Amino acid sequence: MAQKRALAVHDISCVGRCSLTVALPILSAAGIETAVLPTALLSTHTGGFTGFTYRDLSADINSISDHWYAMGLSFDSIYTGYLASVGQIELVAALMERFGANALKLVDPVMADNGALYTGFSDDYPIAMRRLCGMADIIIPNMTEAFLLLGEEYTPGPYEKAHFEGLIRRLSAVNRSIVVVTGVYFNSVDLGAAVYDPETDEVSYCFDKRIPGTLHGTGDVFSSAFLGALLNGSSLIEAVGTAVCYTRSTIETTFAVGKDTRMGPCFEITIPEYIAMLGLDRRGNIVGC
Ligand code: PXL
Repeated sequence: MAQKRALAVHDISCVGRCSLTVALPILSAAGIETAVLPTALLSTHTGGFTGFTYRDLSADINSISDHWYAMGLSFDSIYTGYLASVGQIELVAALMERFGANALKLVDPVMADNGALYTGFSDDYPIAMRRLCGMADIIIPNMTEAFLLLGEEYTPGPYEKAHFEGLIRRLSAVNRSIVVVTGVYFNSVDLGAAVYDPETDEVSYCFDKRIPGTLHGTGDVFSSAFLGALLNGSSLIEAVGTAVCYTRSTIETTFAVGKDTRMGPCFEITIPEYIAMLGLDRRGNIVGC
């Protein structure tokens, strides 16, 4: 049985589950061999904590890439998330060029939420991220990131469907990539994601009930769960459905647990639900086949 190999390019926030501490276990649970390229090392993530340490790991990227290249390494997927700076985006773009020919390239343009750039990002960051998105097969912004990528002014929802469908099509226009947008809502009860496939020119939706409150790291849960499902053979909309359902359940569980929510989503508790949704037994066979 062939096992797929993904490369996850994200920071390590030592405390506060997000980025690699989310992507690695979720992809592993999905049965994917996951190599990592850490982009930065932080004592905590940047949302809600003060005084965190921060080390940009850009200086290591080219030598790591050269070693892998000399080894003849290849990946079935390259999945990028939080990148440390505009300069680092260029380094990751070069890595994607080198290893990306036969890989599914998923770019999560992690940079903002709730209308604001994350702490530490410069105003030219979204323009550089847009260039990286231009190399992707699939991009997966939240609503704030979608507006930033387009250089359009952020407006909070609820959104008007025709307006939203114009926005998702404009996002795809950069290089005809598939676009998954998270945090979409047309009313105050439901929250979910939309997917646009330029092959069919169709926009599809998957909604679940909105859980009130904010929680950092849920975007990483969503994107990782989505990729894990896709690499296990789910269709685009099935993978979006799995990610919406798993993320909603994880957020609900995290608030029920009731600890300091800055520590991030309690995705470990809900991981059996994710594996069940993928229909995998422990050997990675599809259950029931
Ligand atoms: O989950 C997004 C994210 C990733 N990495 C770091 C962050 C954040 C969000 O705040 O601060 C370092």
